[in-house]
Amino acid sequence: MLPRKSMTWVLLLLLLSPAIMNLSTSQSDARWAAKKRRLRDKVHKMFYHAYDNYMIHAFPHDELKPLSKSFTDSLSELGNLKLERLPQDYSGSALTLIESLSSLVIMGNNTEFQSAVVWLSENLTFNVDARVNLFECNIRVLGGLVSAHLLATDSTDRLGKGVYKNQLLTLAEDLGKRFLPAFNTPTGLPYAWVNLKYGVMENETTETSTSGCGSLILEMGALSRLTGDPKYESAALRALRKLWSMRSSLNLLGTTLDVSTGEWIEYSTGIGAGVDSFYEYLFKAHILFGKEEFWRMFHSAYIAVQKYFRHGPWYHEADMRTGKATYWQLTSLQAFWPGLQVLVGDIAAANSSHREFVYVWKKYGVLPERYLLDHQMLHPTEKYYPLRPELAESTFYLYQATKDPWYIEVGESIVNSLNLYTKVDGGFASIRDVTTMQLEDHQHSFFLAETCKYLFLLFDDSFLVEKNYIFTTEGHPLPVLSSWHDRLPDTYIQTNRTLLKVLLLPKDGKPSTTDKFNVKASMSSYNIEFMGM
Ligand code: DMJ
Repeated sequence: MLPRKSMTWVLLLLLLSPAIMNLSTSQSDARWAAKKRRLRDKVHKMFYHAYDNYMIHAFPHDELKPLSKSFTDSLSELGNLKLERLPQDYSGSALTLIESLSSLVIMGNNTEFQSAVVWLSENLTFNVDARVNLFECNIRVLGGLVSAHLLATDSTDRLGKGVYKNQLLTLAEDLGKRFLPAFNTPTGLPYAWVNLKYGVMENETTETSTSGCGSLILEMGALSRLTGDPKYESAALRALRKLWSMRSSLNLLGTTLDVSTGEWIEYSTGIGAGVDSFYEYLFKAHILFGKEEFWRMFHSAYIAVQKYFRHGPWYHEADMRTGKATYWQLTSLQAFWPGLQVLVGDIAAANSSHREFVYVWKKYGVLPERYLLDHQMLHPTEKYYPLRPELAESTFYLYQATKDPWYIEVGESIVNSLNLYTKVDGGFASIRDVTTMQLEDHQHSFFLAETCKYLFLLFDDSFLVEKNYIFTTEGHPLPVLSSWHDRLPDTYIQTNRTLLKVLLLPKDGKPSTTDKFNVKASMSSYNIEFMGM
C-alpha cells in the first residue's frame, strides 16, 4: 500500500496526464506543421529555379539544357532513342511551359498562369513538321492543355475577366485531330509515331508499346467530354479494348506489339517501362468516367500482376504466356506502383514495396534507372537518374492515406538529394551515372509537371481540400465530375478532402458508389484483401 502522500501524487498525475499528453501531441503537431511548411518552401524554390531558368534560357523551345544554359526542341525526340527522322525546321512548342501550367496553379501563381495562357493562345501552333511520339505528346501536351483548360474554367476565377475564351481547349482540339490519323490501322491500335503536320509517315514503324496505346483514354476522353465530339474518346477506347483482347489466358499483356497485325513482339512484361501507365489508366479511367468495364479490366489485370510479378515487396518481369519469371530487375518507373495501390486501397502492399524503392534510393542517393534484384547491384549500363517523379509520387499518395510522418522524412530526403546532386546554376540536371553523380545537360519537363508538384503536394495539399481530382500519368489534375461519370448522381457534391478514392469492397462483396468515392470511409469495415494478395 502506498503512503498517503504518494497516493495524492499518483492521483494528481493521473488527472494531469491527459492534459500533458495533449500538450505534447500539439507541440509535436506544431513541429511537423512547421517542418512541412519549411519543406514546402524549399520545393517552391526548386520549382522556380527550374522554371525561371527555362523561361530565361530555353523558352519557347521545349526543354532546358541546364549545364549549357541553352535549349533542346525535344518534343520530337521523346521516345525517339535513335533520333531518326528529326525534322529540319521544328523550333519547339514551349513544352516545359505547357507542362508547368497545372503546377503554377497548384502553387497558387495565378498571375504567371495567366501570362502563360495568353502567350500560348497567341503563339502556339501544332501545324509543324514534327514527327512525335503519340504517347508522349498525349500525356505531356494534350494532358497539359486539357487540365489547364479545366483549371481555367472551374469556379475559382483564376484568370482576369475576359482573358479566357477557351483558347487552350481550341489548341487541345486541334492537337487531338492531328492524333487521329495514327489510329487508322487495321486493328485500331495506334501507330507510336505521327507527324503533326502530315499524319503518319510512309514506311512508319508498326511497333508500339502497351503503354503507348493503352494510356490515351484519360486525355482523349476528357477532350471528347469537353468538346462534345466523341471521336477522340472512341479512338482511344477502341484501342484499349483491342489491346485488352490480346491478353494471354493469364490476363497478362506483353510489352511491345505490332499495330497492323495485332501480334505481340515482346512477351516479357512487368509493371515498368512500356506497360506502367496502361494499368494506371484502367483504374483512373474507371474513377473519371465511372465505367464498370474499366474496373473489370483493371481488377483482372491487377490480380495477374500480383500473382505473376510480385515477389515479396519486389516486382520482377515474367513471360505473358507462361507467367515464368524473365528479368529480376527493379526499374525506376516501377516506383509509381505503390501510388496506384494506394488509390486501389491496398495500403499494406503499397507500403512494403515503397520501402524497397526508398532502400534503393538511399543506397545510391537517387533511384537508378535499373537495379538487378538477383544480384542486388546496378545494371551495367542503365545507371542514370533523369529527375524522375515516381518515388515522390508514391510517397505523396502514401502520406495522404496514412498521415505517417515517416513519408514526410522520405520526401525530405528526396528534396535534399535533388538539391545536393542535381541543382546547378542553370536549373536541375539529370544524372548520367549514379555511381559518379556525373550530370547530363537535360532538365526534363516532367520535373516541373510531376517531381516538383508531387513533392509540393506532399508538404502542402491545400489545393486538394474539398476537391476531387485524379492525376494523369504526367501529373496533370483532372476533376472528377458527375456530368462525365456513368455512376455519380447529378447532385454529387465535391466534399472529399483529398483526391484519394479508396476503392474497397465492403465485406458483403458489393461495391457501394458512395463509399467508393469517400476516402473517409472506415477501412476496417471493408475487405481490403479482396484482390487476392
Ligand atoms: C513521365 O513522362 C510519366 O510519368 C510517364 O508515365 C513515365 N515517364 C515519365 C517520368 O518518369
